[in-house]
Amino acid sequence: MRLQRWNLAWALLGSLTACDPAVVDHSPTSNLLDAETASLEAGVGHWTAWYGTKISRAPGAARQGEASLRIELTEPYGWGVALDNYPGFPATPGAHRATFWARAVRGSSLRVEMRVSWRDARGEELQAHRLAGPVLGADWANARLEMVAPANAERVSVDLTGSEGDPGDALEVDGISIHSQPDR
Ligand SMILES: [Ca+2]
Repeated sequence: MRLQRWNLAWALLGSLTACDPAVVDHSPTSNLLDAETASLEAGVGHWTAWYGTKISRAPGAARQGEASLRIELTEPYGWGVALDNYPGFPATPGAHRATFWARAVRGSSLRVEMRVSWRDARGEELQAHRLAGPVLGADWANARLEMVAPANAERVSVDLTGSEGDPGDALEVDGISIHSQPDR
């Protein structure tokens, strides 16, 4: 049974053109987020400015592939970026790993916190996990967190927030993923 699961996982991986096996650094299961939301390669996916920011796809600036999500701060008291596809992407209970990459483009003391919201079939939040990234510099930095999606989880959504920064500051995010973890 375990062998079949891994074979299926590798077959799925092979079909994901946005997930080059040469740079894969995560478990070989599919991302719960869709390809554009995760990779920003052809657009901004489901990302939408929530407060204190404007967003865009940043071509030629990427941790993976050719583009990332540019987040430009427009207010001094914090910012947020969310998804527009409430109640989120299909999900299942059990062990997961969430990860993203981020870097500062302008500004100091910038950080990104990713909130992972697990919801039931009606869209009610069951539990949320917070993944806090490091203080960002010019180099890409990775943040990751292992978590267990609660029983009855059928949807997952994420948002990105920060409490530091000034108008005109900017940062970039790429390689956003939530993967279910194979049985060990
Ligand atoms: Ca990318």
